[in-house]
Amino acid sequence: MGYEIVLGQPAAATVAPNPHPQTRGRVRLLRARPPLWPGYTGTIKHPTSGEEIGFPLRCDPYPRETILRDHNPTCDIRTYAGGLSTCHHAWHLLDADQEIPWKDQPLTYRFKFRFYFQEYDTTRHIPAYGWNTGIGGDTAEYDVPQCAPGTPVEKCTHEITGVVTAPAGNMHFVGAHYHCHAPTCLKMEIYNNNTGELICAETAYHGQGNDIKGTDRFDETGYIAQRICLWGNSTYGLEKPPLMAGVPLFIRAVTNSTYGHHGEMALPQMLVADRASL
Ligand SMILES: [Cu+2]
Repeated sequence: MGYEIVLGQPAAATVAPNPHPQTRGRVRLLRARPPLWPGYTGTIKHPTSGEEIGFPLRCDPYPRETILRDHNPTCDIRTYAGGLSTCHHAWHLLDADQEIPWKDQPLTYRFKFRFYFQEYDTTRHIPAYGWNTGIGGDTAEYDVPQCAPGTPVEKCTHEITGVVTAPAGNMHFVGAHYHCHAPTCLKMEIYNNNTGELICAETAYHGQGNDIKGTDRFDETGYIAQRICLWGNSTYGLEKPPLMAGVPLFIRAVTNSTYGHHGEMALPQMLVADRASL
């Protein structure tokens, strides 16, 4: 089943040209906060079930994010081509003459998790909580355009950045995990935007199984590893949790762009505590 795109009446006087003239479905366009917000928002409606998916204002102006400034397709319903807003149960975004390729072939994939447990020990543990800060649109989502034909793989990279200020208070970083999507995610960096100090860098790599019993327990063959940043007690060789409250953070996300793809995410997931030590 395809979707018919019918342009609804936009709030502004201008109706955008249909970017998918071969496609059936229903898209309602609404002009969003011009001129600050150059993109369009709206809703997408399933032609038979009537289910509607909202397409929110999902990108922020520079320097909070670069994706709106750079016209990333994720920021505008007219250019949106894939991602979370097309990834709903029984939804397919295809041209009208395209067959649904995997109607009866569910995809099979594997995850591997490890959960470690310790009894709470007030002499060793301090309470911590999560603070997420994406630099993509809305749920940290964005598109990665394909690099130019003939570009060597090692030079096929795409970068976005953002600046976000940590909330005021007594926030210390104790852990940083970078949420991005395998296998194209390459690197995330977080800098203090006042001083230029690098606070955390995470680089994804393919496990080779060379050193799994040595210094790198995550070096498992066939798995992608991405070691996180941790701060804590110097007894365990860790740096002291830095006080980041009110500090502007410059965040850089780099992906491989050998193949263009939708729905990439750039979401630093921070673990923070109200104090640096016991
Ligand atoms: Cu994600």
